[in-house]
Amino acid sequence: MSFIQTFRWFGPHDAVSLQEIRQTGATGIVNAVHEFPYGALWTIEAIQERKALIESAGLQWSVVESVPVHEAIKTRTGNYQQYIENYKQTLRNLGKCGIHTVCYNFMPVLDWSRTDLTYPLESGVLALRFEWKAFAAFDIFILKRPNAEYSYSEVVVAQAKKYFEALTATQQQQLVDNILLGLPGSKDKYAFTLETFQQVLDTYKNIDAPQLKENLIAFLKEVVPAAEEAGVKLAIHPDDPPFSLLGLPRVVGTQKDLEEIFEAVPSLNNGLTFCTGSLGVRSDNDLPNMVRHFGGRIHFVHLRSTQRDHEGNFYEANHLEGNVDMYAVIKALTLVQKYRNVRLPMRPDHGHVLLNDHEKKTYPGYSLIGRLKGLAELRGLEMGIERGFEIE
Ligand code: DNO
Repeated sequence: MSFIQTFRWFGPHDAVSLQEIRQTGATGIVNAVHEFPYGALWTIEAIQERKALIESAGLQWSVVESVPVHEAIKTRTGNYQQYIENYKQTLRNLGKCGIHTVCYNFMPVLDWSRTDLTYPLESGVLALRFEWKAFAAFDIFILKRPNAEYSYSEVVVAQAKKYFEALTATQQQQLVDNILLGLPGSKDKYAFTLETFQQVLDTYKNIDAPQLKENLIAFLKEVVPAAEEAGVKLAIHPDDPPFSLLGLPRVVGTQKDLEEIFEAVPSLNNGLTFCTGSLGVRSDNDLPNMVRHFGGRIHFVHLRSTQRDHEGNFYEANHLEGNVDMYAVIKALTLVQKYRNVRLPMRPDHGHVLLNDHEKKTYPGYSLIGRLKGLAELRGLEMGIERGFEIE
């Protein structure tokens, strides 16, 4: 049983076209109806229209990434009950339209975070990077979050100060944009200014990690029965990066976190997006082992690798290099698919900006050639592993 090879596409305005994606050899598309604001109900008409567009290019809509979870659901305040009802109905509508896998995340306020979107590697390609001193510089000296300095070690605070003082006004603005606006997921959510951003952070004043996890479980208790009824598998995406940022709790980063989430709501429709790039940032996550452990619940796979340094900074490495043992992960996933008799949708997650990728204005991480290279390498590795099993 081989992966269903998929590619993320952001919709008709994406600079990468469906026709180009078809040439990568991917057969599946990962998409969301991004036009719906967070919390809104996705109508059958809109889903069908998008599905028809994807199919007209000879591709299948394999996975929704994401049906975003409104902030009110995460904090259980305001209109959250209405948003949960909308979420349930969206799942039913997706099920009716034949789309059965839904990725989502439960990260407070921001989706994924990086500090540098054009970090040059030795070969000249550009990668995404997360650097503590830059993040702390934003938090302490630009946002000026109250007590922010206590979230970092003294060494990082000192490095951040030096780093901040050397930034030009343009570089400062670039850092703000990278953190607040730059990435798909966080980008369309709010048009944050530094002031409104701090206000949203304040809504988490009384929400610590145990409370956020409780809110996640309460959400799952409500939506998982609707997912079962709709034949939809929910696949939570791990936090990226998998640790607390800006004093906000993050609760989907470790094996223990995932165990708690699945034990609380045991239905197999309560599943996981196995994202090697996110989980792999923590050296205490043993990825092949986690694949075996959560095998029955993995409904979607993101494959990418990161390279950490001794200070906990990381950049996105080539798909088959860096800290992720991609061979061992794909081997474990191959066995999971074999025993479950399923084909899991997999996408090469992110790619470098390489060759003439810079000519297209794509979302950070979502270049065409960079991802094509990742997909090509991953499919070769998968085939080698599968054929190896035949020989054994
Ligand atoms: C980044 C993505 C995330 C992801 C969401 C899932 O490239 O992996 O934006 O789509 O966190 O909800």
